[in-house]
Amino acid sequence: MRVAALAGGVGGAKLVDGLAQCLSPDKLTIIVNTGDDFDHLRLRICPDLDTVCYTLAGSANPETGWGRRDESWNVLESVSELGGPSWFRLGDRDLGTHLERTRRLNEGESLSEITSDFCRAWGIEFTVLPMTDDDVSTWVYTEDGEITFQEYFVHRQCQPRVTGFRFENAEHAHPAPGVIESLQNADLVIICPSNPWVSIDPILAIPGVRSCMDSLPVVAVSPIIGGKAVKGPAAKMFAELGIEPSTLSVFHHYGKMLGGFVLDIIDVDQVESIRTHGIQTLVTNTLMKTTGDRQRLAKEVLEFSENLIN
Ligand code: FO1
Repeated sequence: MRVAALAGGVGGAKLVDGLAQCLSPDKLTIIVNTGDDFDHLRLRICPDLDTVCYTLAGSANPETGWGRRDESWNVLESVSELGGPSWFRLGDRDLGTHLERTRRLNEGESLSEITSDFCRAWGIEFTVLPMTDDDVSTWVYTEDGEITFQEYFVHRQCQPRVTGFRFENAEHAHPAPGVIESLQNADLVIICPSNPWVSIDPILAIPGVRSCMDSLPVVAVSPIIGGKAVKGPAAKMFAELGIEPSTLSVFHHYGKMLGGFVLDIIDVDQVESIRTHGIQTLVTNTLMKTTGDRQRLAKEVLEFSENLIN
């Protein structure tokens, strides 16, 4: 079974890691959100791409899920001492990634070429693709005005009330090389348990992506469990947008695109409503606390999805 997985940051990366334990490298392509990318200290930072890659390489920070394990913070401390911006925590080892990526981008290389080389250097055999090589930035409309995603997420700690989102330049962006091909060649698309609003929607906003998915079985794994997001502001966003934060709302968010939906046992009471839409469901433990959980959930999702493939 050839799988294309759509992923954002930490939650998505965990399922991707599980899928990588179940599928061979020629059977899994990961398409990653780059709407969170931004320039900071004159460096190009690609948080979700790095989170997915570090996780697959086994070098992710186990406490945060983002950044690298065994990290030190000497550069950040020096910047802070001099009064520079230290709200976005870039570790010393992580900085090497941003320095080298920025150097190569400035030489005119594309993000997808650079990512592919970084993956090789980190021993990742799976294909990890940025959704686009073009600059697409997620902006968050809030009651305090419009702010960039990292300003909202990290600097303002998701405090401002959200009223909407915008993916700047998405309509003019081109899918990165390999994105459309991997979707066209896939037997199945898995939407990882990432934030639907700011991790998956930017990928779907890239021209050509959504239409590829019309002809494919698409299975989404809910990032909302028992009305709460496992990590991050997804539940808060649903509530502030006037939508009940629930796994059912995640299901409705993706709507007709879905052929299957995976939800947690705790939300079993919502299964009937989903099934009335003619959608198959897998009810299981979707919380991924250990690496074993990642593999178990991935295996269950793949077995469930086999029934959806003709
Ligand atoms: N998230 C935080 O909450 N605080 C940080 O200081 C922070 C730094 C950071 C550095 C590199 C990186 O790749 C990711 C980092 N993240 C941080 C996570 C990141 O901003 C978000 O998780 C994603 O953009 C959302 O998926």
